[in-house]
Amino acid sequence: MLSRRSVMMGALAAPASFCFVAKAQTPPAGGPGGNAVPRTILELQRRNIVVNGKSASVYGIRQPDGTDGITTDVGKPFSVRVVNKINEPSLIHWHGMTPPWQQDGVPGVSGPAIPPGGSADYDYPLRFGGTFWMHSHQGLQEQLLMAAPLIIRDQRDRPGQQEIVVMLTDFSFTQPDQIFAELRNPKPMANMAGPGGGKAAPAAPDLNDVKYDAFLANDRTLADPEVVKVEPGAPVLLRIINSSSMSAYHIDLGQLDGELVAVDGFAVVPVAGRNFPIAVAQRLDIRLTIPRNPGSHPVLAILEGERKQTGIVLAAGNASVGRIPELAGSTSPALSLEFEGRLSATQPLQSRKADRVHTLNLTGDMAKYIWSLNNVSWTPDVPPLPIAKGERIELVFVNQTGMPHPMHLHGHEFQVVEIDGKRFSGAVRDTVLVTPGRRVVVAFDANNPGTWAIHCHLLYHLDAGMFTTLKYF
Ligand SMILES: [Cu+2]
Repeated sequence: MLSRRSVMMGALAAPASFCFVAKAQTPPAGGPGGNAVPRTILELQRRNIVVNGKSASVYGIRQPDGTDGITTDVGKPFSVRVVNKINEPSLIHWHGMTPPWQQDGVPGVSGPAIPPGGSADYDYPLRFGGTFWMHSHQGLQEQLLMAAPLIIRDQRDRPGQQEIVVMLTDFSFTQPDQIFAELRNPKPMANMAGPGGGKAAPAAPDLNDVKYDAFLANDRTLADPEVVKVEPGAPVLLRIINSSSMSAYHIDLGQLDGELVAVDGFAVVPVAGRNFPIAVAQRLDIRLTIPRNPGSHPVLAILEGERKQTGIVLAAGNASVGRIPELAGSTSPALSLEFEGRLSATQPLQSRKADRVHTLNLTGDMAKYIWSLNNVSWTPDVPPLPIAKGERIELVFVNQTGMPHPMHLHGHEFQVVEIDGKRFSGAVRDTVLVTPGRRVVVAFDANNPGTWAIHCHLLYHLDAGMFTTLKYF
């Protein structure tokens, strides 16, 4: 029997317009001798990291000089060649970007995967800046760290401000296929709602169904954290990217006062604080001022519902860096929608009545580990949600399960406009957490025609079928 994934990844015909170069290399845009921006090469690689004292083979997305991912500037063209140097097919999704749909990097939906030894070219203008990321949308490669930052600087970036990227990841020595098989093993009743949906969600959410061996910040644990030199008294911008497959965190700045200035790359009315929640696939831009006295300042991420934590250390002046425990002092709460309800976009969508509303009930069977939207687990035969170009669309996410689901829409930014019936002008972003039993409405403008994915960003939920598409031309 075909696995859901092989159906999902293999069965759709490849659109002809995808710029796919299996063998021949095309010259950079503008042709030889033209004044086009040189194409950035990204290599999909195998690499080794050390976790808990043991070597682990993982993936990486790197430029030939070793640079992880891409840092570029708004207004520049995104001119990239992805070269597949691993021994299986792969395809990279530019998370949060709004490229032409054929360049969106979802195998079987936006284009074919790149075979081993092949490459694919990407060309589109960067319309807005912010903290984004890239990751494989092929199979379970994301669990093996096939992910990297995609940073687009813009006018919000202040001169003299040190930028520090923090990539959060959950890590297991168990291979992803085996993790998925174990999740699908028959097990005793867990918190769940039946496939018929509509049952009351359990009081306590069901969190962290994969037991990870480690949580990494920039590939390292707190046993040997990254230590970043900072200037006493200097401004810092943290760009925190949750590239975890399944794990949400509370960012803990300790004694540092932070100011959240953007989520998923889009500016929010600044929120001062020392603790900020981050769901899977989301990003937080947090401004800090480093205290004037020498000192070391951990920036921690505490796993929701647990004490496990990871993080980096900011070291100002001649401060010694002490050992930081891998367990927080107390168990953290589950992420809630309380924080989301306080966020407010600085540039909201134009006020407009929805032309069309689609309700997506988040459904599933925890015991069988089947996940679905409106009780349909994705196959390529599932018809896309119909919408029309130019419409204002609202998506109503109703979580009928006992687990939180971070819902991601490809190719468009959306605004959170309603939580549990309360309208408000929330954050503009690309991934919103919907906690058990709750109802979250997002609005977007159908301004980027194509076939686009909508899915839960928990990797094994996505793989189990909590995925659909919308389509318009
Ligand atoms: Cu999910």
